[in-house]
Amino acid sequence: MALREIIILPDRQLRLVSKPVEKVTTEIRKLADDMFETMYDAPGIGLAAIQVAQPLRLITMDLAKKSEDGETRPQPRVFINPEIVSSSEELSVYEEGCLSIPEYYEEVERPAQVRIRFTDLDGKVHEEDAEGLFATCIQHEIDHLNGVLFVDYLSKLKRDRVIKKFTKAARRAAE
Ligand code: GNR
Ligand code: NI
Repeated sequence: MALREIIILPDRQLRLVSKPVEKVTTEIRKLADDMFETMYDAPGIGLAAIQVAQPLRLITMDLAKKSEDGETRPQPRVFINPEIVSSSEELSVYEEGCLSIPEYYEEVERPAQVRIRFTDLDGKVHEEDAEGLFATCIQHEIDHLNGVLFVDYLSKLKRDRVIKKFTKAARRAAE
């Protein structure tokens, strides 16, 4: 396993539309492994392949919470070529963050429940209902596959402000 670098705003790769994974090869498994290592190290609860500069429709996620014995057991999940089959009318608000927009958090409203279809690392297709944090996180990650960031849902004033802040920081870092 290896840590990969997470690309951050305003890196234009974040706006790419990622390509479907045609076959689960050794390379794809290695990418998923590296994405878990990178995601746990960050730490984050989800990661889209484009965040490590690979424009492929591949997501890693771990929403594990502390159980009754106070232990946290890893719950790594991989979603290949995920699609939203249907979304609820009901909406819910979560304060979102993004590893590609570090230390910036804002509330975003999204469908509260979604039904998703995806392929796993064995090539098996699944359909599953998501709600709560899972629904929010899978929608945030599928947005990444389409070049969409959570700041796109904010007012133009807030979005422009955060993009400007990161653009300035990148310019300073390049000097
Ligand atoms: O670690 C993350 N936390 C998070 C919190 C609320 C809503 C979405 C997320 S995903 C984010 C990691 C990330 O940037 N994934 O793309
Ligand atoms: Ni993100």
